[in-house]
Amino acid sequence: MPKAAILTALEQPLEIHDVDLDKPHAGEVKVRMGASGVCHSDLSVQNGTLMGVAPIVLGHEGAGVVEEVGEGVTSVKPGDHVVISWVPQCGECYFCQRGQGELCKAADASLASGGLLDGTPRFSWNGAPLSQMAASGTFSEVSVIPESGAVKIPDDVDMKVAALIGCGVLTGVGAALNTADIKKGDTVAVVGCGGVGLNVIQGARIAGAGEIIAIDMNETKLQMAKEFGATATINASQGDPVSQVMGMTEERGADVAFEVIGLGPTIDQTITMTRRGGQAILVGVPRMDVMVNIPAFFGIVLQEKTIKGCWYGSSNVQQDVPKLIDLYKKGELKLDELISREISLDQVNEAFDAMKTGEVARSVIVYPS
Ligand code: PAD
Ligand code: ZN
Repeated sequence: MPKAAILTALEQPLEIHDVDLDKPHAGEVKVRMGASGVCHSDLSVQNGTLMGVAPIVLGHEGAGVVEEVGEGVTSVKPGDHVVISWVPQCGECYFCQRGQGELCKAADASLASGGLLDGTPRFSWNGAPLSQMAASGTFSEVSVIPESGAVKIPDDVDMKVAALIGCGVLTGVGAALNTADIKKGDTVAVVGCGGVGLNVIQGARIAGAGEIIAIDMNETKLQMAKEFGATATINASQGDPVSQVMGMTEERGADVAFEVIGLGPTIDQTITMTRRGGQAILVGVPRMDVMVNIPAFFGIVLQEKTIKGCWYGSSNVQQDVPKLIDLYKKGELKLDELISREISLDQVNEAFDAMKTGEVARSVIVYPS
């Protein structure tokens, strides 16, 4: 019986319980988790920003070792090390066929149901079904996930680092390298320098940005942002960040600006600080009632501004995970530096508290091997 961290109802602290786990069905794999990062999206399910069908095993940023495979599984075998993709990409739907696997139709349905691709979870608790976040549920010692959610990696990659690749790194670096079109020498602004935002910053550096302006309210994060490639910082708690970005860009605004928090006011700021003809990339997940209000003519047509959403860094996980590991091994991606704290599963609520105060880039749960 694996131990798992369960959200029993909205706004409740997670509870650690022994849970039942079914065998992998056809096309599924059982993974013993090595590590799981604690991402803001986990907190967002707890507070109702993101949908979740409680009771639910949270956690979607993980890596582990395949223990058992269901019928018909060919891409991984027991003993393989894998990164968990919280968008299992079916490869067959309209979106996957057009190179937009991050929008996979099958994955979307499982996100909404709290189950795997057939809509049912493999966890149960007290005899009742127990949902698993984003077809993963990495806050459990063991989980069963779709085959397409298990991306094989070399055995020598540290589990903590591999776990972070599963969400924050794919999303953040992908936002810069895949979703946005950053040209050499561009001025990039990044609003929010948490676990995902720091990865946008290093992605922008790799893309060849000339200036990278990091914006956060927390000084520690701004210091980290510099280590990850920011060339200038703005503390948003000390004055309007938009006018400061304008001041740094001859009143034009940034060529590309990213919102990586998920708040209405910072989304407005990000769009406003984007220059005429520039790109505003929205990564942070806002509450469902948050609206973007922009004058159609003066705000968009005349401005020729692109406002683009970013889901999972527009990643093709089978291609991008090895690419990111390669960049890490070459020393171009800082991943160890993202790990602020190593914790055990039963400290997960403390990790949520640390995220609320903004004091950590990532807390990472390390499972006993
Ligand atoms: P985090 O909590 O680690 O970082 C958020 C950062 O924003 C912190 O450093 C805060 O100090 C900072 N911040 C908060 N308020 C303000 C403000 N008003 N002005 C400036 N800075 C502020 O979160 P994270 O990096 O794990 O996640 C960031 C968002 O990205 C969050 O909404 C999460 O749900 C979303 C996300 N989206 C995807 C996707 O596919 N689009 C994937 C993963 C995460
Ligand atoms: Zn995440």
